[in-house]
This record gives sequence, structure tokens and C-alpha cells, in this order.
Amino acid sequence: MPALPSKRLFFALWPDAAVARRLAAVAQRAHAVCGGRPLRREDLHLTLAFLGTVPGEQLAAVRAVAAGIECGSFRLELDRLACKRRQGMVWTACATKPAPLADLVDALQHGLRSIGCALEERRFAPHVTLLRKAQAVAALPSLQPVAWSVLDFALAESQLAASGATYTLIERWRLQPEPPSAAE
Ligand code: 2AM
Repeated sequence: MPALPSKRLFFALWPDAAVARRLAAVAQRAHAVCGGRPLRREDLHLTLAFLGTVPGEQLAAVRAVAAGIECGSFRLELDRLACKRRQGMVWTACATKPAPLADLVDALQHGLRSIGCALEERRFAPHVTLLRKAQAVAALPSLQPVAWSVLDFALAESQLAASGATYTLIERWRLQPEPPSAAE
């Protein structure tokens, strides 16, 4: 039987259309000041775990890890704009990392390592990349914070091309509903 094709995979939070529109507007404002290449609206995401190239035969096990996650939904406030001058990368991030986001990443990392995925050891720094190859990152525009109600997470494939990576969503999994707050 022919081998299943390998794929370059990552888990991410993928915004709904309204949040993606707001993030794209931030990217456009940053682009006007910093130049570079804004990510396409449909490509904007927050990576949870980058798996690298995964043999096709392992995809079912990766999906099973995701299906077994029992983490709750949460609210994310993207309220920081930052850059890496040397790479010309501009991104938005949250000043406070919500505990349910850290729990989700821990659960994914634990599950993925248990099936033999070699994940990077570097600390998880949640961010949404907005611009690549920006030339003038010295003065970033002010940021209108973007609130994001995170209800699910996704597995995506990254395909590398000369014009930049393109992403394809493979599957989404719902997070458990947030318990009603004490005030309600
Ligand atoms: P970045 O936006 O900060 O580059 C797909 O490549 C996604 O996985 C991107 O969001 C990218 O983050 C992230 N990622 C994390 N580690 C990566 C790695 N070693 N190589 C490529 N992308 C990585």
C-alpha cells in the first residue's frame, strides 16, 4: 500500500470571521506604519503547538489526542503589539495569559509527546503574527485591544512556498462551555 503523505502540522486557535476582521484591521494599521507583508485575514491564528512534519500514518493518533482534550473555553484579550526587529515580524499578544489557555497547551503537549511527537522545548509565548518582513518596526501604532471568545481549537497544515506559507484547516474541536460566572 502506498505511504500516506506526510504533512507539516500545527495546532492553533483560529478566529471566527468577526475577530479575524478586527485582527486584519490591526495588521493593516501596523502595515501602514511598518511596511512588510501583512498575513491574509484567513491565515491569522494563534499557534498552540507546532508539530513539524508528521508522517501520514500518525495523523489519526494526532486527531485522537485533540478529540480527548477536555479543556474549557475562555476569553482572550489581545492588548499588546510587539515586534522582532531583526526578523521584521510584528505580532499581537496578551499581557496576561489566561489559565485555561495554558491548560490547553499543556494538555496538547502532554498528549502529543505521549504519541511520540517531538515538540520544541521553548516556552509557549502566545501571539498572533500580523506582519512579516516589516522594515520600519521602530514606531508601532497604538492598539485598540481585540477581545476574542475562544470556543474551539484547530489542527492546520502549513505548506511552504516562495511567496510564504499557506495554511489549510484540517479539523476543529470544541472546548467545553465556560461555567457561568458567580455574578450571573
Ligand atoms: P510564527 O507566526 O511566530 O512564525 C505555522 O508555521 C505556525 O507555527 C506559525 O504561527 C508559526 O509561528 C508557528 N511556529 C512555531 N514554531 C515554529 C517552527 N519551528 N517553524 C515554523 N513555524 C513555527
